[in-house]
Amino acid sequence: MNFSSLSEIASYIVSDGKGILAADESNPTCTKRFDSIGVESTEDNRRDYRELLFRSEGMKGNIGGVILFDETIRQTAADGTSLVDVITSQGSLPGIKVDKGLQKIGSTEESLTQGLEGLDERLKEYFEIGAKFTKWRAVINIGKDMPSSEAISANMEALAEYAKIVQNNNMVPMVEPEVLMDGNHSIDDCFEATSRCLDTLFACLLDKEVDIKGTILKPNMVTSGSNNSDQANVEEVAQKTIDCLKAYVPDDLPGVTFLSGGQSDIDATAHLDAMNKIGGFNWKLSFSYGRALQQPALKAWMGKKENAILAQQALSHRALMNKLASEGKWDISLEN
Ligand code: 5MM
Repeated sequence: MNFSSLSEIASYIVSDGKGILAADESNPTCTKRFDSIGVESTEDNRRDYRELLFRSEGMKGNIGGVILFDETIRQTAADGTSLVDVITSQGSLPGIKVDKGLQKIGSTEESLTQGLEGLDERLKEYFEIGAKFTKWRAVINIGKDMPSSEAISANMEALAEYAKIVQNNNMVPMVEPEVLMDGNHSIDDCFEATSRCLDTLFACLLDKEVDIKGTILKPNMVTSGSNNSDQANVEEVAQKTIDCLKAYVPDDLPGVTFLSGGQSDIDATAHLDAMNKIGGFNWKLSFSYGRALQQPALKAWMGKKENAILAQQALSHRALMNKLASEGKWDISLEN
């Protein structure tokens, strides 16, 4: 696939309802996922699992990009093909997580994402390996006195700085300001925190002269906190998320690809579908799910070779369901 601009790459990833498979779990996160199915998190097991995902039939036409972790972008499949080539042969573009994780801000419960040091050099290598886009995740908490303006400013400034360096290296930056679902806050608290983040983020991107047409936004949806007994319904989540995005996201951004953030796989699909049925925005509204795409596949796999096909079918199904949701064409009856 040949692209002549960053905007073409970004637009391709979200074209025709396609979305992103987030498979960039760092090793500790991958270990947590594997622990849940009783599988040891070795380099080979991580490779085998991800190879089976990337070779799934349902990658084609439904998944426009895959976010990888540093270990994975360097790995080869069992037959010697690089995983980057496996992904590309499915019509999907390889991306790479380039942040270096979170560091607490002083003695607070808030964090600042690390990774700007040496970023330019690392990007040059990832570009050579074949990465077409990158990801950086900032994490924002809702709680007593949180999010603080300091945490929002520091994280959004770092996201903009990262995005500029990535574009200078000819790759599309995906900017992920994740307001966590953890807590018993209301959907309105989430609306407010997400609004503050997006407002600051786009001001910082403008300030750094980041090309918005060559950028992808990966936000959270506006939901109730996961411990709140009063959960907003699908229509409310969809409407409030759209209202929040429309207030701060410029029209020329090619794609908004949501994270799932701990939502069930069906909820993540239902919310996306409801937003696309409402419509009235310029950007493609699609997905960049980790857990909501992988969970059924992980459970089907259980670390056993003989379960590979079942696991691939599970991933293919979720990929197709979310592609339909990105076009507002999903229905719960399709899940049976
Ligand atoms: C796949 O997980 C990503 C990496 O997480 P760690 O750095 O904690 O290992 C994560 O950034 C992910 O891309 C997003 O949170 C979206 O995944 P979910 O599961 O929320 O859709």
